[in-house]
Amino acid sequence: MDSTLYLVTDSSYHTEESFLRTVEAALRGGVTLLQLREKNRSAREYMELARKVKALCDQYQVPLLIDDRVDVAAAADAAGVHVGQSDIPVADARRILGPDKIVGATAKTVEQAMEAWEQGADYLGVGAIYPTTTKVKTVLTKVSTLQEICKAVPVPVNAIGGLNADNMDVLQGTGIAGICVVSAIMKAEEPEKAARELKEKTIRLKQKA
Ligand code: TZP
Ligand code: MG
Repeated sequence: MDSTLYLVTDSSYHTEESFLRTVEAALRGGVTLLQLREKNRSAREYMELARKVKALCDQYQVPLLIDDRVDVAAAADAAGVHVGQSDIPVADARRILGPDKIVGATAKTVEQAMEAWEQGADYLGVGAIYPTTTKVKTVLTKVSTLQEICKAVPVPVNAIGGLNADNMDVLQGTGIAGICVVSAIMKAEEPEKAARELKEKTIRLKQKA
């Protein structure tokens, strides 16, 4: 699993056609991991979209993770699931999906990070680093906390929240494995170019650390 550039999707400001076009452009641009994140769809609709996105991810050999829903992840044969603090606990997601699937978790404190790792999380998403325009219930996480989490757990840690190519330098030296972005790609006029630039910057940032 390479979490250097982890795209979390948001279809709310796209038609399905433009959503899938944006996802494919992002994959062409070098996204290394992709999470389908749907908050307002029925399970049936989530599944239908998951199948379409999975076909694209398979084409580019990028693992697809499903936000929140372990059942949708299993039924769509996705690579795994991402769970937050109010979703199914990591240990249960792991028990349902088995040892070979990816289980990722959100953590905003060192305690939450330790707990998720102890329960078997494969990676952590930490943030929000900056205020975000994406619809989410979150609080800001200090860069110093992000750094402490990176030191505290042996699994890859990704920063998330309001990140773009112009403000990600604050992450240098924190020990992150990569960044998660929604708007920086999903709202980009040229998502392929945006993904390429974000990936290059993240690789450089990790090298300097
Ligand atoms: N969790 C913390 S911030 C966030 C999530 C899902 C949204 C990030 O979106 P954006 O557009 O990259 O700020
Ligand atoms: Mg969730």
